[in-house]
Amino acid sequence: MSRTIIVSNRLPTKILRTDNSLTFQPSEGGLATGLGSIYQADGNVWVGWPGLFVEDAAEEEYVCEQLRQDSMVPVFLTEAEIRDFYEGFSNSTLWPTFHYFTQYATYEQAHWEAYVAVNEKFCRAVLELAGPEDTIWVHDYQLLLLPAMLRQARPEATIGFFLHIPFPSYELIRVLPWRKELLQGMLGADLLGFHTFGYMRHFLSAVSQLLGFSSQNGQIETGSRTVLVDAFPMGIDYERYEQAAASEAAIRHEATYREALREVRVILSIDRLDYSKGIAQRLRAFELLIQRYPEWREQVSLIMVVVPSRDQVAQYASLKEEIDELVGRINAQYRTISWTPIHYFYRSFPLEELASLYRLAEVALVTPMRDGMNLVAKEFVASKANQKGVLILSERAGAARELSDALIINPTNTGELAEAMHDALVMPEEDQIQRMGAMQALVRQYNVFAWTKLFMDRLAYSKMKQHTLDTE
Ligand code: GDG
Repeated sequence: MSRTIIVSNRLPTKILRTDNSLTFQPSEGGLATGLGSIYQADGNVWVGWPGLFVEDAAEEEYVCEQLRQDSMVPVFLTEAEIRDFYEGFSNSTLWPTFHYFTQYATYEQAHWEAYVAVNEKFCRAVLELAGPEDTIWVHDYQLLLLPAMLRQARPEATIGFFLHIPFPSYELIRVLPWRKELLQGMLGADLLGFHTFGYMRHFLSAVSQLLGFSSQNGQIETGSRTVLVDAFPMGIDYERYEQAAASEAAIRHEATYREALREVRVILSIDRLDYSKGIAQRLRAFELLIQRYPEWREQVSLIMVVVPSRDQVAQYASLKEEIDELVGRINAQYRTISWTPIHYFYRSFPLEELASLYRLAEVALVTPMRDGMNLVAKEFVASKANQKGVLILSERAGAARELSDALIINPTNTGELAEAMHDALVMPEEDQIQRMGAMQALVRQYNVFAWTKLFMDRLAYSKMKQHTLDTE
């Protein structure tokens, strides 16, 4: 039987050590929530790190067994690997470079070596599992070298790769000392997927300028193989968010929040802690809104959820401090006994509570500096059963290519952002319903299942084409 083996840095389950026991919890983040709904079908398997440093062989075996029951295979990483491969090369070299924050990028040979070694470790784990008929689907920037490693071991394998973050302009890629190796690593796949045509064009340009491989209609000729490249904007499990928002639990939570907030209207912001998400700029824009339009004071609050993330990386720790200070200063300056301008939560919420926040908010502020796609924007849309609500969306989120009925803004333009918040708060209901209805139709249709099917069908097609060429 042919299966799909999904490979990503993190498994969709994370294991936490509390006192003497281990707890298994769903992981946050777009990839986990997006693919979490589909990987258990048809005997598929997910390979990745479970977020735990195992203490001994007995514990390793226990974790393997527990995960196996949920179709997951762990790759265990050491603390040094997490430091150099994950916090180092992945999150201090690739992440800032691919999000246009080169000022934060470091270029450490030791981090690169750890990156190669961990990609090799993943390669061994996949090769142990994969049969000749299986399809291997590799995900994201932590595993850019894996497609070529797998290709070398299994020249006939069917390998897909999807990048969840932006692929930046050639001018940023050329800065990386290991730029050729990274591109060659990706080109081991039969099909390379990106969220947008823009990212795909940047990739084709980098491959042409750095490796000299030309392409036509998204087909790259490497000399020995043809690699297909295409855009697949990722969707969400629409019904899951629609149902979560309609659940009794979400309605109950919303009623509790509403009672506490009384008549105050809500603008919502939800992100992982990350400098790419534009959180500090958003806070400044909210402050500008209540400066320019004092009539919104005591009438509107910002509910801001920041989910802890990568706090071992220096920039994340200092961003956290910046946000704490900004929220503290704005609240101290504008709050009254009965009104808090910003309700700030530095933690994650269970899905029903998240859904109740999507219900509660009239306006969602999704204003990243750069974001591969941004699933929060789509989840907000799916949660609005009565179609009332306004999405404010950064032009630099992949989602902006599809959700053109949002209020599209430039996130560095604080004035424009403050005006967009004002416009959203005064937007007539018919206008809201028309925009939301159009976005819902799109997000419902191009959901995560359609996304997976499109990618897998295209992968099968690219393989078939390759076979035809080989036998000609
Ligand atoms: C990467 C790319 C791309 C957030 N807070 C809570 C919570 N979340 C969930 C959201 C959403 C996910 O986390 C975040 O996804 P995003 O897409 O917004 O962002 P990244 O994590 O940066 O994801 C991104 C994505 O991959 C997919 O390709 O869109 O551009 O950067 O699903 O709902 N979930 C719960 N509680 C929270 O407090 N339960």
